[in-house]
Amino acid sequence: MMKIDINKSVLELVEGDITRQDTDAIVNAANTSLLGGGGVDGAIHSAGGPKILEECRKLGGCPTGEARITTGGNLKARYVIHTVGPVYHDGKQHEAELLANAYKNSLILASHHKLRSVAFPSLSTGAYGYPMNEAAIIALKTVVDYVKIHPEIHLVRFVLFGSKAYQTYEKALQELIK
Ligand code: AR6
Repeated sequence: MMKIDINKSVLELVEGDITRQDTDAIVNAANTSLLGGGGVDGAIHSAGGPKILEECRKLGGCPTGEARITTGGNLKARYVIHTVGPVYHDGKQHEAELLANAYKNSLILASHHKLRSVAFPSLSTGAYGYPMNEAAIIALKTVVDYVKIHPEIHLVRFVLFGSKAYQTYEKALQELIK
């Protein structure tokens, strides 16, 4: 576990399962249909129950880099913020900008809904193939920049799946703050 203060907020890195977090919202690594899938998306819908999918159906999809919100169904988290990271091709298809947008738009939505704590998975680094190290730098920088000027977000937690992912984020955060 790594924990740092950024102005009035806290940024945490933990190894674990996004579906088990007790933050106000957890973020889903969704696709543009918002109708479910594998990985984080599959785990959230299976742990949260059918109510989340029912709400997602009414949203009519979500473009890459944007975010939408539903309630949390049976999850501990009261809300799920569904965002769509980019599919990684060669790094020259605006992937970095789209990935940063996915984090930023998720946080903007959290602020608008007066949510104080948000847990993120490592967006785009599974089925979407984004190299973990590059993704970690973008994810952390985007979140740090946001909370610096948005103290209404008290806690952002990155929930990394497995020790390799955790270590990659830890190294990236140590670089970013030094
Ligand atoms: N908790 C935290 N992290 C997890 C969990 C979990 N329970 N399960 C996997 N990860 P992915 P993407 C990690 O594929 O790359 C879906 O089908 C995983 O190791 O979930 O954004 C959607 O419907 C990886 O590092 O999301 C989309 O079609 C990271 O979470 C597509 O996959 C993200 O992996 C989105 O792909």
